[in-house]
Amino acid sequence: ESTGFPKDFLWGSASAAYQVEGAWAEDGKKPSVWDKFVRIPGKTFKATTGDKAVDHYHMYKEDVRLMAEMGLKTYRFSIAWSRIYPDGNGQVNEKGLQFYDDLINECLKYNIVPMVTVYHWDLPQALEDQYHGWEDRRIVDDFVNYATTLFKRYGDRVKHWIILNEQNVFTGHGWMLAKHPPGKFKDMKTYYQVNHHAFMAHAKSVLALKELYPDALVGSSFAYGPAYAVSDKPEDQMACVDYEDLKSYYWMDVYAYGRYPRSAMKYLESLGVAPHFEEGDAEILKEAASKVDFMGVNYYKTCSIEYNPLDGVDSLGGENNTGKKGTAEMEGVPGMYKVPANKNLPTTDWDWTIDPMGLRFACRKITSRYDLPIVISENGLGAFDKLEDGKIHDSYRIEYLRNHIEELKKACDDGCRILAYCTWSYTDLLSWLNGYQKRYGFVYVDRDEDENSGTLKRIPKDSYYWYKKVIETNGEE
Ligand code: BGP
Repeated sequence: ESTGFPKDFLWGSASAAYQVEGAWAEDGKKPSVWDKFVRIPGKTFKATTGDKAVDHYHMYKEDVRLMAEMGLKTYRFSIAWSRIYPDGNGQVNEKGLQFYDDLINECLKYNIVPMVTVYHWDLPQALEDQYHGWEDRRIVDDFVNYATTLFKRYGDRVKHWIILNEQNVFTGHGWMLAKHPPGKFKDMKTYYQVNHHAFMAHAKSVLALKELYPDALVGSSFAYGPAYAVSDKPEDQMACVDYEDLKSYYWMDVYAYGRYPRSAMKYLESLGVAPHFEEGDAEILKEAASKVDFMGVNYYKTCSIEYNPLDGVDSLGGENNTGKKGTAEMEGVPGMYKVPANKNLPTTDWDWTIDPMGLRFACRKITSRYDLPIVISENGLGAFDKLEDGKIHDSYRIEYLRNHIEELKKACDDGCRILAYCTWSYTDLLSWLNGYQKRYGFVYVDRDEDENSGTLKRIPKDSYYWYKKVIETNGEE
């Protein structure tokens, strides 16, 4: 019998500071690495600045009011580190703290649960200048200092905390693919060291929070792309195991168990790129893992894995950032795996598979491996939305979300403990590498790539009214 979604289920939607706030140099805020990165000329992808974004910094009251009218139960947003500590450390900026006080209080006024992401990629540029940011071990203390400032200030009103957003993405894009700051390419050794620093920052923040607020709920959010072996050939199945250890469990095991997958570590040692541990690190990771309350999951797509011979595909691959279907490059590690397109699934214009059952699959995998509650902190469809007679008829988005919610319900019936479902995104916002052509929101925002374009007017899309019904019926719509 179907039990469906729990009664107190958190129907939500998400955003991130850099992608919505704008006000990039206001009220004491100093630049983040993204403010600088988007200004470097000659990049191969679209990089509109977040200078103005959708001006959530000034329009948050209107945005939250629309959330309230929709009946939203939780709003997931991130805090911009460089508003709180403009130099990354040292002097705290009261005006920055005040902004998030106001935003949190505005949410609470309408009984919307604030779900706070501590770090969604916008590192203060000052720390990059001081010591190369994540590459230096000093980042751990500065991060924990920043996080603790947030816990102390907001912990009386914020119960749900996501420490890091998609550590795998910001490190992979930053040190392997050169698509995020600091824009390094195939710097594998640094990539794994940076990840170790991020794990330590996560772990120490979890411990700091639990010390202050034992009842808080905490985890980090992982961009999970579950893997299917392309066939029942043992070598394809083995390739899939390799892929999962290196591309999924490498992060999730550390959050949930406090240790790296043994086989991945052996492999990194053989390449001479295994991370350096300081004394006590292993214990801290273990202790923090025992206190994590949920696995945060950003789910967009699955991937197919096939054995890749030694003379096979040698590429980091990558999504297309143009919206031209079928142009993404295939990823492959010679002698290990490659990631061909899945012929059984449709894709978005950016070549992401559309796989609702993959969401149930993800929840089941996590539940059987970790037995942790799950927060779906992102899921959604990026599309070219068209304004027609002042309206957005995004039936494709409704269909996408409806199918995913149906599968999530089955995951609940299967016994997975799902706490929340946050769509990406609430309003339209800046896509890091795709500007405003790739939209995700329930609420359309009138602007395009040009910083001075549009009125920034908010227009609820068809999906906005549909999600309102989903919430009203607790997912039965
Ligand atoms: C996730 C990020 C979000 C958001 C989303 C959509 O990786 O956490 O910040 O950007 O993906 O990605 P994109 O805008 O590239 O389509």
